[in-house]
Amino acid sequence: MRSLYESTPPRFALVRPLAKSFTHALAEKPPLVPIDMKLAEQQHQAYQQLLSKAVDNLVVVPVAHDFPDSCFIEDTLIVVGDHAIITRPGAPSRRGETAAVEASVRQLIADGESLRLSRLADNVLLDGGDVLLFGGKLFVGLSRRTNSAALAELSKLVDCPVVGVPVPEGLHLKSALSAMDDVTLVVADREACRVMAKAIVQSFAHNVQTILVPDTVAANVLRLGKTLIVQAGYPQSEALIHQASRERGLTPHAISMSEFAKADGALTCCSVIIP
Ligand code: CIR
Repeated sequence: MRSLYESTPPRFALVRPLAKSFTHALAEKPPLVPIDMKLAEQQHQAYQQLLSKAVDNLVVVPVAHDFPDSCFIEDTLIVVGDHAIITRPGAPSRRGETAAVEASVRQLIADGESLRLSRLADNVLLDGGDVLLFGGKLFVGLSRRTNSAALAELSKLVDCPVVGVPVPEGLHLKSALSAMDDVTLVVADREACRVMAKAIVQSFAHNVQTILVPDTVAANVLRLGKTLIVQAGYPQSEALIHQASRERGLTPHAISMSEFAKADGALTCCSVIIP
């Protein structure tokens, strides 16, 4: 099974353009400075351009102006190897986002891509932001958006071990940490985030390295082939991640997604990667 952490570019990245209603996206706290829609558009364009260079094919799912959060496509689809699983987002206002994403995956299958598609049972709640494929295991954050039925259901659907990780703080598991490769985690240097990382690290017999960063939003990095996309604007965290990337033969590339962070999004949330 191809991994997310290969040095060759992934086959596909799925993205979804910003809805006109994006300023009404869900947010744990209203931002101190409101979302600047023009800047958000520019940042999303830059993100798409970067992805289009770092992956073989960029798939743009049609925009959905009625769904303010629909650019956060990561929450609607997870991909484990060749298995594409449509989620059931935890926020009721986001459930309707999955239909067009499913249609895009069906089109890829119709075009001959080796993928198979599953949906989840009605009792499951799962946001893709809670799913981290790392070290051959699928870690699932048990957050306000993802329930334990998701764990049971995913265990039936995928071949690798599925491990639940309580998320005591923040929106998703990947709001607290993310992976640089199969043995390195980038973790926000906060008590709750260190505890989540410990649950992951302790599930392995081998050594897992953790890069602790002072800025929570910077703990979410996006690995694409030899490139590591990093959140710009957090110099201390950036320096630590840049150094760790270079030590691992990766090329860091910093971009700012400040307007998305105002709606609790980071780098991984604006795409779904198909390795
Ligand atoms: C939400 O609350 O659902 C969105 N405003 C943010 C989702 C971010 N998703 C992600 O990080 N995977």
